[in-house]
Amino acid sequence: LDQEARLREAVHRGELRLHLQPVVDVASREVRGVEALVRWEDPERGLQQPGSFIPLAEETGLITEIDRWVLNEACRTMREWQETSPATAPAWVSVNLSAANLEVPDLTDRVAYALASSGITPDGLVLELTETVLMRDIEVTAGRLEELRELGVNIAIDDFGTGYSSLGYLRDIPVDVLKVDRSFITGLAGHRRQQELVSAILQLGHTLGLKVVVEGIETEEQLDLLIALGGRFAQGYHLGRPEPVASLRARLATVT
Ligand code: G
Ligand code: G
Ligand code: MN
Ligand code: NA
Repeated sequence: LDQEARLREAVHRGELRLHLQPVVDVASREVRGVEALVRWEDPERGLQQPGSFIPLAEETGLITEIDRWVLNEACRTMREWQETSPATAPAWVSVNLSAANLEVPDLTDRVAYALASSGITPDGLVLELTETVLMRDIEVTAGRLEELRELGVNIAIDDFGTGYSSLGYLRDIPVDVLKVDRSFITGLAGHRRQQELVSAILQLGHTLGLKVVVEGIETEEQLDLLIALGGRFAQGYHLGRPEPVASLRARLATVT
């Protein structure tokens, strides 16, 4: 079988795996949310990172089936976690949606199904779309997102600050969360201008009443700087790598 056929089979054969990366409240260092990141347990090549199969999935349209699997699995996982260990269960899970999902006519039904079948509350689910995707056709996108938001779920702009966007879309598109791209954090230490830029983005988001998650925190120094600049939520290898659900749960259970 070629790679496409094998990837198609992977979804049905149960070869996809859910990994979670923590999103931390920088003041308390507590895990408040998690981002769902998919892996493929390829029987021939072992555990595959998304970089090695998401591009093919996007080219072939398989991505909407993968994203649907991740959506359901993430909701189911959170519900089970909340029921069995409410003290350590994160408040929200975010899932990545590639562009093609916005062309799926029953996307809203798919999300409604994931909520209803898992039983999680809608405000515990965040849908991440990249800035570039959101900018494509603002009117169509805004309509789609309004429908989703009527379910009570939250919308995040992923890779914020990297698209060729004007800020005008923040007026037209209903969003709840900004995820500041990790390129803003690289070289933060010692670069005054970079720090001022991050500070300005944080202020912009907070003024608009949005939650701002800064990605790519890899060192304690970057975390300290982020706190000094007014950051509230952070994600990055320094705070936790993406890992299987069971290992994250075990880790959080021993901390508290
Ligand atoms: O985990 P890693 O850094 O290798 O992820 C690489 C890219 O794959 C990231 O841009 C991430 O957003 C994307 N990705 C990871 N999981 C999913 C998923 O479930 N759906 C989609 N559409 N993209 C994902
Ligand atoms: O595009 P998106 O923001 O969804 O991509 C998330 C990807 O970023 C994941 O694949 C994750 O593995 C990766 N990632 C998460 N934290 C860090 C980090 O601190 N440094 C780097 N280089 N990558 C990270
Ligand atoms: Mn993301
Ligand atoms: Na991002």
